[in-house]
Amino acid sequence: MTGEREADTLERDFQHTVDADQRIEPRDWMPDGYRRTLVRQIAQHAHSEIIGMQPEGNWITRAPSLRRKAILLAKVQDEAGHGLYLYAATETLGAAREDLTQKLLVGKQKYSSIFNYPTLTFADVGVIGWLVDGAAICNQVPLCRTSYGPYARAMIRICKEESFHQRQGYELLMTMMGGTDEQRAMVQDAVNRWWWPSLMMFGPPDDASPNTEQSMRWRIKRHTNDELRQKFVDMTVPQAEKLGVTLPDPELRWNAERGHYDFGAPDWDEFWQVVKGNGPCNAQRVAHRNRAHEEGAWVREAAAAYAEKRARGLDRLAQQQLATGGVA
Ligand code: FAQ
Repeated sequence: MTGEREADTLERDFQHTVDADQRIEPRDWMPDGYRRTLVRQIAQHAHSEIIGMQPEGNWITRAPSLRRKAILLAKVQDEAGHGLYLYAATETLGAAREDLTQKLLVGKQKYSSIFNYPTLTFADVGVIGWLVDGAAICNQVPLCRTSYGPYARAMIRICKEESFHQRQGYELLMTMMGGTDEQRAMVQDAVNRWWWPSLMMFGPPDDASPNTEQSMRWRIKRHTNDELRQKFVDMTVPQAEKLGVTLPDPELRWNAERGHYDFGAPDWDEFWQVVKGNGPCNAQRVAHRNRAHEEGAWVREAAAAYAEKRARGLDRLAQQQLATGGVA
C-alpha cells in the first residue's frame, strides 16, 4: 500500500515537472512507459539518420563537381554524427547501443519510411535537402523543447545542421532551375517522386496515430503529426513557387478561411506497406547496413583492443604513482 502511494506521488511529481515545462534528466524518476517511448522514438530517429546516409551516399562518387562532392560528403558525415548523438541519448536511458544496432540489422526496430525510396538523379540530392531536411526541421525544431533533457539538447545541434542541409538542397535546385530544360525537368521529376513520401514522414494521420496522445501528455511530442504536416505544407508552397516547380497535388490551394493551404491525402496504404518493409528499397537498405556492419567489425575490434590497452596503461600508471607517492 505504501509502495503504491509512493509510486502515485512519484508519478504526480513527474507530471508536475513535465507540465511546468521543466526537463526530466537521466537520474530523475520516470514512468517505465515514458522511458520505453523515448527509447523507441530516439532509436528510430538514430536509425533514420544512419540509414538516411544511403540514398544520398549513392551520389558521392558521381557528384558533378568537386564542390558538390565536398558539400555532399560533409552532409552525409553530419548525418552519421546525428545518429551518434541520438544513440548516446538512448544510452542515458539505459539502452545499449549494440542492442539497438542489432534490432535495426534484423528489422526489429523501424527507421523513417522516407529512406526506402531510390535516388535516381542528382536532382534527388537537392530535393532531399529541400523537402526531406525541410520536413525533418519542421518535425524536429519542437523536439528541442521535448521534456527529456538529453534528447532536447541533442536536437538543438542537429536542427542547426539540418537547416544548413536544407539551404544547400535549395541552392542546388536553384542552380539546376537556372540551367537547361533537361535539368529543370530533372528537378520537377524529383519533386514529383519525393513530395508525397515527404508528407508521410510526419507519421499517420492523428486519428490513426496510437502514440500521439500519450506522447503529447508527456511532452515528448509538442505537436501532433497532422499539425506538423500542415506547417510543412504552408512553409514549402511559397518556396516551390519561388523555385518554379509544381507540387504534384491537384487539391493544393490556399484556404483564406483557415489561413492554411488545403492539400490532398497521401496514399496511406503505400505508407504502411513501406513501414512494414515492402517499400521499393527496404531490403536493399537493410542488406547494405548489414554489409557495412560486417565490414566494420575490424574497426570495432581495434577500438576495443586500444581502449583495453589504454585502460591497462592507465592502471599501471596509477599503480606506479601510488608506489612513488604521486611523484613520477
Ligand atoms: N516511418 O503513433 P505514431 C531525418 C511508425 S530523420 C516509419 O504517430 P510516433 C534526417 C511509428 O514509429 C527522420 N515509421 O508514432 C535526415 C509507430 O510505430 P511503433 C526521422 C513511422 O512515434 C534528413 C507507428 O508508425 N525523424 O529525416 C513513421 O508518435 C535527410 C504509429 O505512428 C524522426 O524520427 C515513418 N515516417 O510519431 C537524414 C523524428 N511515422 O514505433 C538524412 C522523431 C510513424 O509504435 C537525410 N520521431 N511511424 O512500432 C518522431 O517525431 C515521431 O516518432 C514520428 C512518429 C512523428 C516519426
